[in-house]
Amino acid sequence: MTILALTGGVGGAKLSLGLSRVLEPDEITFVVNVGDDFEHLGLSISPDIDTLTYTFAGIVNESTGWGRANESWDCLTELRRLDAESWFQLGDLDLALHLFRTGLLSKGKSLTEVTSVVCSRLGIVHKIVPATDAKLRTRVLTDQGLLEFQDYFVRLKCEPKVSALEYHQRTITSLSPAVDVEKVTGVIICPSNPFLSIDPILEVDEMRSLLAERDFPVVAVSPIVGNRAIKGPTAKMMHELNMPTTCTRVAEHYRDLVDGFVLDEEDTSRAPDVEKLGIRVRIAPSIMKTLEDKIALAKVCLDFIDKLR
Ligand code: FO1
Repeated sequence: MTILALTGGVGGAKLSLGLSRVLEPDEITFVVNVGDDFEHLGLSISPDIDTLTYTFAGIVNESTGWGRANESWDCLTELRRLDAESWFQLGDLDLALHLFRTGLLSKGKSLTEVTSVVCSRLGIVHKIVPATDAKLRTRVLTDQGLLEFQDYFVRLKCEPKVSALEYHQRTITSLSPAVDVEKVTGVIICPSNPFLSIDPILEVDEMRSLLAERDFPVVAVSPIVGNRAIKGPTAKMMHELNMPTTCTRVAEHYRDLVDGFVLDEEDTSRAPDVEKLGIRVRIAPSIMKTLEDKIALAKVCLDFIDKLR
């Protein structure tokens, strides 16, 4: 049996950490968004994979949720002195990983292979895999034009008004070969940004057909609590896309893909509306501050999957 956890940035990493403490390595595979990946200063950067890797290795910067703990910034300072691009903060320790990955990719290794090597060198026993080895990149259509994802997210601090998202290119058919689709017994969609983190994973044809033809339950956890996003620009983006910033609207977004939806206690009154969509609801505390919170929510999701079988 294998559970697939679909995850993106910092919000997804929290639940993923909880799941990794509850399930053995052969019981779960973490399928990570690569739509945020980009090339910067000649380096191949995979922010969401690294966020999860650093989180599992216990070396993530806890205050940002991304990058390394105990980081130093000498290289960035020097880049600024050279008047080179420095809007994307690459710390000295973090740079080592980007150098290592870029070198292996340039020798012909796939992102799946590189990620597996990095995980084993950092002592990570659970399987972290990119959604695909193909080059899938998220672009954001805004009032300032069509922007590459990190341009929108980091350089422009999510300030441009979003009107649409696109995930190119459209020829991506295969999931990472490290995802054993035959063994999947359930899917958990982590509380990551649906448009920026989860939809790019669902863009992979093999993932979409796996979910469409499923004989296993799929459960999503709402990234919206009350009318706020737990983290990041989800609420701002929904507002700009003329969507109500509610967990119900997120459930509607996932409507054909999920059997169960976990929403926060604060949103108890919205449960009937989600159920009207034909989706079963589980109510649970979903703001994860401590490791215990993450483990507790992971157990809720796994129990929900069991009950939906
Ligand atoms: N996020 C920022 O908001 N500013 C940064 O300068 C930044 C640098 C960075 C470096 C390495 C890395 O792995 C992640 C980094 N992130 C940064 C986070 C990242 O770009 C976003 O959180 C994700 O792409 C969204 O999930």
